Amino acid sequence: MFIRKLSEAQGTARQVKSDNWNSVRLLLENDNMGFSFHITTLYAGTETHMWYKNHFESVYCISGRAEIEDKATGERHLIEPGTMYALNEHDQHCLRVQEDFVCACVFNPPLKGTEVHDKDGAYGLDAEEVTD
Ligand code: 9YT
Repeated sequence: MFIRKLSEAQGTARQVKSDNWNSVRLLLENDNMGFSFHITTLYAGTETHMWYKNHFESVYCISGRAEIEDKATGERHLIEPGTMYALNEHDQHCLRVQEDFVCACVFNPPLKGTEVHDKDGAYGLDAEEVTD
């Protein structure tokens, strides 16, 4: 068993930042759990297009509010605290954040730790690993 604290991971190599979000990656591939686990904050007023071609992802909203659009169908859903969405079909989607959106995200296969979105909004499988 091991314990990690969000407050202790913030500001280390486990925290990856972009213009639209930051992600604290509490579990990574080298933890050998078969998934990675992140606490991600997406910023109010941003719109992020994503397409996890190489991963499945589930996202549970802890606080804030965002609208998710399924880009295949145009369907939109409001995501608020207590709601989870699952990208079980490598779905192309867009997240429009109405209020700073804090969520717990699980990725399978697990991230290595340094991934940022490519031009399609995907993560590659060949990122550098984070070790600490
Ligand atoms: C909610 C969401 O879009 N999560 C994407 C993953 C996040 N950018 C991360 O943890 O890398």
